[in-house]
Amino acid sequence: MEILNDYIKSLCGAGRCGQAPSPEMTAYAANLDIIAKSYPDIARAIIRELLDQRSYLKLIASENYCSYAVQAAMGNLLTDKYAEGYVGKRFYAGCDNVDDIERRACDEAKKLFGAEHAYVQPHSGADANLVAFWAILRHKVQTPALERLGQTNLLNISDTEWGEIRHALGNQRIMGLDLYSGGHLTHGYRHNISGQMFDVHFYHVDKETGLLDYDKLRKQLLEVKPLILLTGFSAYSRNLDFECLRGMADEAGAVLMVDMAHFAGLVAGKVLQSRYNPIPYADIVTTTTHKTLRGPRGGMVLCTKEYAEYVDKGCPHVLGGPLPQVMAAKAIAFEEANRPEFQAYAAKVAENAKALAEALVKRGINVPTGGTDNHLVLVNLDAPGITGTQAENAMRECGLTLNRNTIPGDKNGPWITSGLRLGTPALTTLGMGPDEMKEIADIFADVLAAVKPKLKKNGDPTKTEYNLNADVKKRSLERVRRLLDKHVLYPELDGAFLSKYL
Ligand code: DSN
Repeated sequence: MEILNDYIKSLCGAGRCGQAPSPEMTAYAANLDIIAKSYPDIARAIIRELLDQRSYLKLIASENYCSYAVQAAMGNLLTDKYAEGYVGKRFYAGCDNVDDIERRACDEAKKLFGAEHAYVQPHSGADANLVAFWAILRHKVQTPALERLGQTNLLNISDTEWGEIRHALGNQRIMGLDLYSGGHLTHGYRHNISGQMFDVHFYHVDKETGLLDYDKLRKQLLEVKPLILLTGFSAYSRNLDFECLRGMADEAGAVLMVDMAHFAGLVAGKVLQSRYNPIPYADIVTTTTHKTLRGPRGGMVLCTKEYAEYVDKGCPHVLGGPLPQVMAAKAIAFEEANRPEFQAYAAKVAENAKALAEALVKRGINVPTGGTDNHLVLVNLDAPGITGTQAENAMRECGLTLNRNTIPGDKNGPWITSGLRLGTPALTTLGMGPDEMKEIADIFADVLAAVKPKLKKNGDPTKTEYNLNADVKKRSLERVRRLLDKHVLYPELDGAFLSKYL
């Protein structure tokens, strides 16, 4: 807040101050004028968010900055249309234009990823996973059970028969990467619906190396024999070998589901190819569209033809009405990601993450797995002796926005945590490169060394409060400011002009 307020005072330093308004600036101002007329507080929050993101280094691995075209597609009258169902098969009249938009988004997604089938309605990655889970359950459990009863329609079976099918649907085994190993909440965590609807068996990374042990995983898979082997992660910094995972899934008779939410942009941008690209190997792939993929906030399912009819029934099975404005934005983002410029961007995201991890290791920071193959870097905070919460807050005070994260065997649990996660997608979009990553690693290491936990009355360290060296903070803020002055977010938007909404 303090940083943002200082920044607001110096607004002429941001954007194209003094130049003629760009077309983007004119469009933004027109929209803000409409909002500000009756809702000045909302207009103010939008501008403050822009300025906040301009005044901090955004290192959150799951965030990015999308294009103006993506943003514009989301803010219009498409939001007024209901279109439950899917292309050509809707529960509402008047869906011709939504059909065109959804078809275009699906076609762009298939072209971009080389997938047999695409479903672009999920509102988030969690929704996409739910659609995928239920597509698998219906295809592999419900349909065969109905067939055994000589039926095709659930409404034609008795309550007892339905009870047996429901019991079977609710008792299937899944294997997912546990949260502390970098897996996602939706991969079977007990506080998520995925942990409540499946009999979950977690696999883990090695506590010492931080790496996935494929032999151990194969052994566990053959013992558990789950319906679904779910791979993918929120915080694992090495490549997954999907050829190997496909092989073991086949041996165990499991469906291979991949959640590529974090690395979809690296697949689209051809950084992850051959055995590291899940599309040719998985039965079902889910993703978000706003992380490395740099599109609107949302989700998507890609699958083989075998699962297409089940996936397409995501709405109304588990989803409410689709968001046509977001599907339009997805179509645009997928087309953008199919351009050579995006491939160059994706390569730089990975190159920057590598440079960041190497520079952190050089400064003595504990990076589990010793580095990264993708866009994210994990940091273990056991050695500096502070928690994820303390480090996250101290970093933010010093101009770095990033998030705390569990590490393998985390003794502080998923709220306080013992780690940090850093990512390069957003800063790479701003045009930063390896030199800036080295500078950021240096700032990060200086701040980390300057944070000490406050002590309780009995002398034990607290888990949330800390002392931060004031000189280090001042120096870090100056260094962050210098980096951001050279890499302005949405530079077409004139900071001085926008200050009228503040
Ligand atoms: N929130 C996303 C992330 O940060 O990884 C996943 O849900």
